[in-house]
Amino acid sequence: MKDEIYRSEAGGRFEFSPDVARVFEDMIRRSVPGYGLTLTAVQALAGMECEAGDEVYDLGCSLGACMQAAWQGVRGRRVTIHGIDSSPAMVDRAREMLAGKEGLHVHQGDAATWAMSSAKLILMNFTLQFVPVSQRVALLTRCHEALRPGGVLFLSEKFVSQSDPDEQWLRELHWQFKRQQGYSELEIARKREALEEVLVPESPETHLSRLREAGFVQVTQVLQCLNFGSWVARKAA
Ligand code: GEK
Repeated sequence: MKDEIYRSEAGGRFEFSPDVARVFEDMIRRSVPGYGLTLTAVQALAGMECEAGDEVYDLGCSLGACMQAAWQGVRGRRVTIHGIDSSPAMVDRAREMLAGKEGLHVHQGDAATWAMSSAKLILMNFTLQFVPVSQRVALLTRCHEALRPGGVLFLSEKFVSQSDPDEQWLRELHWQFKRQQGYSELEIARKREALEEVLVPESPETHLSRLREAGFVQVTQVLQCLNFGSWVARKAA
C-alpha cells in the first residue's frame, strides 16, 4: 500500500501508528536510501555468524523485514529470531506477515528493557535514532552484555555529518532521493517537521565511539548510502 500519509495531513508528531504500519513497507523503501542493501547485508551476516541453536534479536523490528532477511541467511539451521517492537500496530502486522515461518517470534515491548541473553546476533536497524540520546549508551551496553563471546551487533542509522557543508550536501541528496521516489515537496517538508526531535541522528564518529564505550572490541562501518549507514560491532571472543 502506497505511503500517502503526508499528502493530506497537516503534521503532528510522527508516531508508529496503525496508519503508518499499514504503509510502512512502501514508506521505508522510499525514505531510506539503500534499504534493500541493508537487508542484503543482514542476510549475509546471519548466514556467516549463526549456527543451529543460536538466538538472534531484532530490536525495533517493525514489520519484520530484517528478521526475514536473517531467516533467509540461516535457512534450515534451526536458529530462533526474536523481533521486538514498541508499536502494537507494527507488532500486529508483523505477526500476520511472518505467520507460518518457523523460528520467528514477534514481541511487543521496549528495546531498552527487553530481557535478552545468549544472543549470537543483535540487529538494530534505524531504531536507536528514536531512543532518547541519554539512553543510547545504556541500550548498547545491554546489547553487549546480552551477546555471547564473539557475538555481533549490526546497527543501522540515519546520520549527520560533523561538517556543516557536507551535512547540507547529504541532506539535499536525501531530499532529491525522496523526490525521485515520488514524494512531493510538501510531503517531504511535512515529514521532516513531524520527525523533529523524534528521530535524532548523530555522527558516524559518535556511533563508533559509543559502540566502543559499550564494550565492543571490533567495530567497522559496512554500508553507507547518502546519509544512512550501517556498522558491525563484535564482542570479544
Ligand atoms: C526495518 N528495523 O524494517 N523499543 C522497541 N521498538 C522501538 C523503540 C523502542 N524503544 N523505539 C522505536 N521503536 C526496521 C525499521 S523503524 C525505522 C525500524 C524508521 C520501533 C518503532 O515502533 C518502529 O517500528 C521501529 O522502531 C523503527 O529495518 O521508521 O525509520
